[in-house]
Amino acid sequence: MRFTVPTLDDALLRCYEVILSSGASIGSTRGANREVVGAQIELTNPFARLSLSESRSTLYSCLGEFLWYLARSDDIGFIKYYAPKYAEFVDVIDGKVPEAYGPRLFAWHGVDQVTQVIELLRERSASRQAVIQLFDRNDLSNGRRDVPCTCTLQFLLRENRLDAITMMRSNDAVRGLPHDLFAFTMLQELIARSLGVEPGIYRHWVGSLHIYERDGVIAQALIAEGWQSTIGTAMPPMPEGNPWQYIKQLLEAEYAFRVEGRAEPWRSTGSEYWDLLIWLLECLRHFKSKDLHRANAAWERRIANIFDPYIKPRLNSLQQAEVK
Ligand code: 5HM
Repeated sequence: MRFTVPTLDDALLRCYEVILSSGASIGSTRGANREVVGAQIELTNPFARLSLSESRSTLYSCLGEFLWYLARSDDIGFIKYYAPKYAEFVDVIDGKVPEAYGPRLFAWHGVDQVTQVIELLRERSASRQAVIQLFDRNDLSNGRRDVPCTCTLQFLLRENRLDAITMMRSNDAVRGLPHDLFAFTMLQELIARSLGVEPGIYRHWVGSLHIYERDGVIAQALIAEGWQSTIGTAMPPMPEGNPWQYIKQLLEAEYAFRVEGRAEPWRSTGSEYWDLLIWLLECLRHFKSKDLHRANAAWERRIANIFDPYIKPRLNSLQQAEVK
């Protein structure tokens, strides 16, 4: 299976149609599934990384997982705040996820692989060596059930754009794929901005792309929702310039809302883009504490409407709960 599409929703729709109609039935320890071997997804607009579909509305679990990576964290409590069922899918030892990607990306055996790739491409822009490794040979012999599904991430600076190629040994098209596309296109954009260029094409290559039988209904629901509008699904581009000072502020705000239970708005970073992400974290804080007053106030202060399809339904259900 190989196709080129502009948005995540287009990619999901194509994958689900092909896997459900012609995927091979496979039994696995994690459950019976339908599988396509050798899938190549080419996303021409890596900003269009969010699904507008009601059934795949995963904004907070996607954003939370990406922040978990950026924070170099392997703490299960961190990711559970954004994806409450995460612990059901991974091994947890003493509150930690041994296969977590954050430490592997940024601090693996003392190597910050993201910085290494940025520095390499700054020195040799045409390099074919800008590779980040996530799968490790020891993952097969350590006796644990979980083995990272992402093998490598490669970045190629071509025609002043940063292309990315992700190689996955295995990908769950319903639960894993939307999250992986979100995180890796965000990383592509972060690295592109660090190099002062635009992100180019995002390519996602998968050994086994599958849908578990238990998730068939979710995939069918997306197909039934039909063609997704491509308007409004794209995130705004990250502002030009070094993003890392803003990442630091974003992670400080994340900690304040999640761990310290901050209920007040965060100070402005001076950038509308980063303020918007922090505003999302503030909204989640109010949704979690069922604080309708503060959620309404945050809604009134919103600086862009791009995330309305994800925030408005949550606000509505909080308002309805209040009425009852
Ligand atoms: O048997 P296997 O190790 O491939 O099972 C892992 C399951 O988690 C698979 O369904 C895989 O596709 C999914 N997965 C994913 O889709 C796991 C990770 C974590 O590495 C991921 N995407 N990033």
